[in-house]
Amino acid sequence: MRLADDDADQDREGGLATAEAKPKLKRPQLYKVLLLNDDYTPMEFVVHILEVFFGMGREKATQIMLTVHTKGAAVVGVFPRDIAETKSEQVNVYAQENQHPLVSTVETAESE
Ligand code: TYC
Repeated sequence: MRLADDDADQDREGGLATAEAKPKLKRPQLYKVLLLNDDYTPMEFVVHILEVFFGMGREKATQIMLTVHTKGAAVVGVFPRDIAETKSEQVNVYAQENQHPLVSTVETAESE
C-alpha cells in the first residue's frame, strides 16, 4: 500500500472518487441585537442595561443610548444566534420586571 500517495485511493476503490473532507469549523451565522427607542424608559436604565448585558463602559453605553433615543434603534451587539437571542430575551425580561417598555430584537447580520 502506498501510504504517501492519496491520489492512489481512486484506483483502490473501484474508480469511486472520494470527496475531500470539508473543513469542520464553519463560522457561525451572526445575528444583530437591536435596542428600540420608546418614550418612557429612563435613559439611566438603558445605560445600565448596556453596561450589564453588553459589557459597555459608561461612556460607550451613554453614546449608544443616545443613538437609540435620536435614531429610533441601534445595534448593540453582534453574536451567534443562541447568544443574541438569550441577550435580547434577558433585556426584555429585565425591562418588564422593572416595569419599563424597553424592547430589544434580533436580526440576521451579514457574515463575511
Ligand atoms: N427615549 C427615552 C427617554 O427619552 C430613552 C430611551 C433610550 C428609551 C433608548 C429606550 O432604547 C431606548 N427617556
